[in-house]
Formats: sequence, structure tokens, C-alpha cells
Amino acid sequence: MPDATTEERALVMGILNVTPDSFSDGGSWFGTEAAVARGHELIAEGADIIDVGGESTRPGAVVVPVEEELRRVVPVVEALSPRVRVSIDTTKPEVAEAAVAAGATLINDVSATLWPVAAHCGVGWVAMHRQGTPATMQDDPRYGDVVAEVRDLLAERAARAHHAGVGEVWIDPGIGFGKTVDHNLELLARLDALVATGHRVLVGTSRKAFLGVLAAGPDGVAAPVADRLSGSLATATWALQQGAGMVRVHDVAATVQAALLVGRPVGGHGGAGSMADTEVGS
Ligand code: HH2
Repeated sequence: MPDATTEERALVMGILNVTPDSFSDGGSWFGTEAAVARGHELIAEGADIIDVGGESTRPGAVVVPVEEELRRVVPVVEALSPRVRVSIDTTKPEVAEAAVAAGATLINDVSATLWPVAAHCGVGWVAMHRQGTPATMQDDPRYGDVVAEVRDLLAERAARAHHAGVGEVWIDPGIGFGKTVDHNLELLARLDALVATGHRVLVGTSRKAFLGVLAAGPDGVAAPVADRLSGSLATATWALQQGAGMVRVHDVAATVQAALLVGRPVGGHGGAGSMADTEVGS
């Protein structure tokens, strides 16, 4: 049963990776204290939801044992959930359940398999599309029609989740997960096909490798992670304009500002004001 409504305001999900090896911020907030402090910064920047993850999904990332992932994420979820909505970015049922017990109310699932856990726990669920697993997913991804294949898989999973009793379901094309630069661009260009399913749509492009490739200098060298803000903002605002209900980003303050300009009210700031309300240059 589709569940998106056009009246809902768009949301900004702030990324909090409690990992030593995430592709853009690995090691930056690895200890509990540093991660919680970063979470408070993201709240101050206007994040509606904070997505806590304890295992990197970058291409070639190593699998983290359950006990270690629990050790990384549970205290952070516990500390932040009284202040802000928290999602748990995991593919492990045990971690999802423990995070929900600690206060998370959304399971962000890049494997699109955990809807029974979400149903059992009575929380929301994000189904993200990926082809393959992080170990090999970027080796040689292939599709016939990438948009149709991604849409159909996600619509099928969303239907199963609704049937199982999950009340809040999001679908996510999984930018960069078993996709070439062209696959990513096509999914973004035709995002309306996902929106048309009627399900809530989440998009995560923030700082991803394809943005580095697109912003390569004359020497052909991809722009480093630190130089991908423009592409991150452009793609986030595009996604919101196309009808995505949420974007998953590292740069929360900049995204909140950029998103206000495309006219879809974004969380934490009361929505887009009229240009006539503000003085030029003030
Ligand atoms: N991307 C990443 C991780 N989780 N979840 C959803 N729903 N959508 C995404 O696009 C997505 C995701 C990868 O980004 P990041 O968390 O910054 O890196 P890493 O996996 O290396 O920790």
C-alpha cells in the first residue's frame, strides 16, 4: 500500500558513522563521546533524523562482527534518541533490535531484507537497493533497464513490508551500491519513476565517488571527498525537487539551506520563507 503524501515536508537525515573506515568520515567520530558530540552538532545544524552506523558499506569494506557493531552503536543511539529521531544503519537483525531497544525508531537497511524485524519491533524501515555486496559490488555492475529493475525490486519489498505490518516504509535507489556513474545519473534523472510508486523516497548521494568522477579536473583525477560539497548539494536539491521525502547527507547545515531554495519545506526550520519576506543582502 503506497504511503507517501505530497503534504509531508522533506526531511534531512544526518549521517553519523561510528566506524574507523567509512569512505568520507571514517575515524572522525569513532569513540562514543566523539560520536555523541557530532550527533549534537548535527541536531544544531537542523537534522531531522540522525542515521547511526557501525559498519562501513563502502566498496571492499570488511564485515564487522555483531558484538563490535553493537559496542559501537548502542551507546550512541541511547545518548541521542531522547533529543532527536534516530535511525540505525545496519543489515544485522541483532543490531537493529538492540538499537530499537536503545531508542531508534527507523531501521535503515541497505540489504532490503529486514522488514520482518521492523514489523516485529513496530518501527519504520528503509529498503535500499543494491546489486551484490560491498566486497564486489563495483566490479562490473550491469542492468537491462536500471530504473525499472531498481523500482520493481523496491516496490516488491515495500509491498511485503506493508503486508507484514510495517507502517512507515521508505524506498531508496542505493546510489553507488553496485552502480556505475551512468547508472547513478540515470536513477537520479528518472527519480520520478520511484516517486510514482507512491512510497516515500530517500536518496543518498552525499560525497559519493560518482560526484568525484563528475568533478574531475583537466588531468582526469577524481575530486577528493573534501571537494564534493557542490555535487552533494546539487543532487540533494534535485532529489527533493523531484519528490524525494528525505535526503541522507553529511553536510546537514548546507543541505538544509540549499533545500529551502527549491521550495519544499525542510525540517527544523519551519519551511521555505517567501523571498519577499527578506531584504536583499540582509
Ligand atoms: N549510503 C551509505 C550508507 N548507508 N543508506 C541508505 N539508505 N542510502 C544510502 O545511499 C546509503 C546508506 C554509504 O555512505 P556512508 O555511510 O557515508 O559511508 P560508509 O558506508 O563508508 O560508512
